[in-house]
Amino acid sequence: MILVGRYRSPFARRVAITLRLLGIDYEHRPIKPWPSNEELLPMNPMGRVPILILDDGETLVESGYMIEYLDDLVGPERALTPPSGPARLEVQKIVHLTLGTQEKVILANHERYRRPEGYSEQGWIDRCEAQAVAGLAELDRFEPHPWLTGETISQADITLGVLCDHIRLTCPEMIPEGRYPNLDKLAAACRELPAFAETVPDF
Ligand SMILES: N[C@@H](CCC(=O)N[C@@H](CS)C(=O)NCC(=O)O)C(=O)O
Repeated sequence: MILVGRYRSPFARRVAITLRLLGIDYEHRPIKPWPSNEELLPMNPMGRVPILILDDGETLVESGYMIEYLDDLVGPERALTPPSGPARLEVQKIVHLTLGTQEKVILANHERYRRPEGYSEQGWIDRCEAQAVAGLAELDRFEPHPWLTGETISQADITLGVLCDHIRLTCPEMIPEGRYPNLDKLAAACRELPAFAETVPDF
């Protein structure tokens, strides 16, 4: 398999970590979507990352779809999201709250750093940051024991661990040490894993 997208993309990184934890070899192509996405267009008409190219040439876009594909590939015993029932809903609850929070962090960063001088709207930045902070406070209610949904790591830990790193690397003031003790605990546990340590993005 080939994973297209730099680990700076939290969506590409969560797929990379999933591949590694599942023991699936992949070639990494760290192609960036900025400032031009021309190289990506033949693989994804939307020109964004991540993109997962399967061994038979099939191309997947959207990290959630890739993760579902990978879970299905390894089967329910090894899948990182339980196949059904309350256990699945619990993992999905954290994953989707995390993705919503991640989206707000990216929107705020985009408005603050990518707009031409004088074109950022402070009101929009404040709103996105307030929503991201509300998401983080809610996510901090889940206590890792040792992982968020039990004894073994799940997609909830991967996606939230990646979000914590992304915030620490792009807007650390949003996640000061000690404000979110459960997030600190989770991030520390994730950092111990080679799948996380070997995919730290280069900001
Ligand atoms: N929902 C998508 C989000 C993908 C996404 O937002 N990718 C960003 C990089 S983090 C991108 O390629 N942005 C460039 C663009 O949208 O033009 C997923 O989960 O894969």
